[in-house]
Amino acid sequence: IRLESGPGGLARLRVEGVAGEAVVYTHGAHVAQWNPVDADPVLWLSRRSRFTRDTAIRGGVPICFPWFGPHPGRPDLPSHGFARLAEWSLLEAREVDDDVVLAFRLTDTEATRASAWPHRFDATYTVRVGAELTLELHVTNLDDHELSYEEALHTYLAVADVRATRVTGLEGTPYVDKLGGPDPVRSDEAVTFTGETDRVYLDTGPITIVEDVAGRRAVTVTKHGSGSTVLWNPWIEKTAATADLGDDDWTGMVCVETANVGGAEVRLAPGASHALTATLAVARLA
Ligand code: TA6
Repeated sequence: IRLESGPGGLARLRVEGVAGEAVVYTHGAHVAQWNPVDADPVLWLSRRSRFTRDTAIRGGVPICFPWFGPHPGRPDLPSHGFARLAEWSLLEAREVDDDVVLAFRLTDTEATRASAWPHRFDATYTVRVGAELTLELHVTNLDDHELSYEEALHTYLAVADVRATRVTGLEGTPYVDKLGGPDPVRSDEAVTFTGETDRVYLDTGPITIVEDVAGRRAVTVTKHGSGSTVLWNPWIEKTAATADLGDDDWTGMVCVETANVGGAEVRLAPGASHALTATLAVARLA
């Protein structure tokens, strides 16, 4: 485990464990890379990502918190909340069996309460790096009244070609198509990608599998404490309109986001906590 200075002077931890390798920035507590030892990168990271304190890293696992997408009433506030733009403090970095566990903390400050979100909270984010990657976002309400928030682990998965990728585990689950109308729709088929895709699946089960057929591997996302799953691929035009995406980048990635968004926000009584957990595992396709 090495603490080093990454691009843009951003501090990052480089983990070279017995079972897995990762790069995690304190900016956003952002997992930018992970792979089991001797395996290809599982997370996608844009070659055009900016590494500056006022933007989110493009790729890896941005943490969306405490809101998802544009702020409902304040377009001046950052998309997907402030957590992915904040400097998280490192609580610990230690070896546990063959894995490495990193823990980060983010709390409210006078600035977050004054400008963005008038609540007191404590968030810890635990990253367990090994043959699997386990991410846990644990939030406690430190206010004396109820707190509600949205959250997503906006995971960019690397695929050989999104046009030869299938997502299973969401069949029959209602979803809101953010490119369509507000009413939920559903399909009994596995998801395949033929155009821009931006969907919020509601009441999702714990397991989603991304079959990267061209890359001959499958990534399984197993989750707890999550009521929704977001699927996203920007396709051609949105990629062209996004400065930190390269022209063909849409072919090599798909976002499968472990979330509580879109009516599934978390509500916490004073003093209560909630944990959102996602575990990624990779296997060769038969
Ligand atoms: O998760 C899907 C989404 O909310 C899309 O609507 C899309 O715009 C994407 O996230 C990326 O958002 P960002 O703020 O990182 O550019």
